[in-house]
Amino acid sequence: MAQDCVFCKIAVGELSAQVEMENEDIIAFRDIHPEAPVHILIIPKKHIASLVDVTDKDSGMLGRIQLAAAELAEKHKLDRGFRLVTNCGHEGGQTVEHLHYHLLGGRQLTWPPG
Ligand code: DGP
Repeated sequence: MAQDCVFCKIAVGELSAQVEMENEDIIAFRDIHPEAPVHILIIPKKHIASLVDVTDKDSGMLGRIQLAAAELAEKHKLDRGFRLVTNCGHEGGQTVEHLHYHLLGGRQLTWPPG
């Protein structure tokens, strides 16, 4: 756990969040500033700053994030479509330095992003 990391605090239950699902190595919870009717963050429980910091050892966890996204999309009936995205680094728009994937759905999403 990284000191002063809000997502690490959510992962260990020190900070409350609206949890959607959880297993041994990942947790998913509602984004505090939703940009769509369904806006869920899926994160590894262990502290990884961003996608550029993953290693081969993380491949199982990364796969489980994809599977969780598909399960959550089904749970929230996002049958018309959804988006799974990770912002990486300053120019990628990352504001919280703990790897996270945004699952967005429930409205028409535009492309390209701003
Ligand atoms: P990003 O810009 O990709 O780093 O997205 C970070 C997201 O994290 C942003 O949409 C807001 C969300 N967020 C930040 N702090 C908290 C928090 O304490 N609780 C929850 N649930 N979400 C948070």
